[in-house]
Amino acid sequence: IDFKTTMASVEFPSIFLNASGVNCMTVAEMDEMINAACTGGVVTKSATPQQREGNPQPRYYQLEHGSINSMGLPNAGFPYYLDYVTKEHAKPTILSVAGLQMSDNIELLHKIQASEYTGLTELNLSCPNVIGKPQVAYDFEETDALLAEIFSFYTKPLGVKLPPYFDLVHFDQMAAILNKYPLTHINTVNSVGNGLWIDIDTEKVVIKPKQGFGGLGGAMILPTALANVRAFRQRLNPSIKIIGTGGVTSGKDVFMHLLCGADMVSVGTALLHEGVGIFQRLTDELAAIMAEKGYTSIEDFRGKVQDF
Ligand code: RRO
Repeated sequence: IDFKTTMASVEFPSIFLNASGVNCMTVAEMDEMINAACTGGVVTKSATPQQREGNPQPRYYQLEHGSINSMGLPNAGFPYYLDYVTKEHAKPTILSVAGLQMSDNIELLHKIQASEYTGLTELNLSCPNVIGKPQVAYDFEETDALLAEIFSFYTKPLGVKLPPYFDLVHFDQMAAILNKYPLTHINTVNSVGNGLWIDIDTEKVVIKPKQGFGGLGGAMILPTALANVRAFRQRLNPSIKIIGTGGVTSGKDVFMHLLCGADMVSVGTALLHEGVGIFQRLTDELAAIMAEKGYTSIEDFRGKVQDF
């Protein structure tokens, strides 16, 4: 079975990517994603203009059915990641960027526009963990104004990383905004912001930043991720592709993301726990489901989830 896919004229050898933040902080980690079997390429850790240490440790905790994190945007700084993606690699790259404030986002995109990089960029509008900074994409007016300013000068391929939404009216409102702009893709969902977990022996929260509040990922968020992929596929222009992110631990989960309309699928928490070997396993499991159903191509079922 052929799992190649094309997004914004970029050809990916497989539908699988890392979720930004996992296995993509250093050149060694990004190279490992590129070189691993069955990966489509690599998404960088979201880059800020300057290098950052991130929030105090512990800032990641494994839960029974997922994870909670408040990393706080640790990254090697924009020049490091721009340098990486500008070099030739065996598979495509997606440069993820995240301003800590609106002027950062504009500045980062001006720098990409002026650079020789011609590949895909993804603007992270959904980091839940920077102290004192709300998730941009929960402010609809601000998101609209930001995209309007960006597309007044930006001409390279650009997508956005979105937080999960939980109300059908919010899907309508955000999709109407996104449809005004020539976006290559959306990546949905970022972690489910500001969950909380407690160790009952110590009666303490399990991560240090923000009094224990952090973004949830992993199996527990799969239904939320599927809902966001389907809701946006139903509402966005067909030219805006969808990277489905959230809750993928098996080929079944990948199959559900694709049924909801995902063009590519990325893996965060499960990749962190299992390593890059997970992409071969997911590929084999997806291929087995397709074979059993008599599907020979993803196009046979992509976006074709049926109502009850
Ligand atoms: O670094 C983080 O704390 C982080 C980011 Br930027 C993000 O977009 N999503 C997330 O779960 N953690």
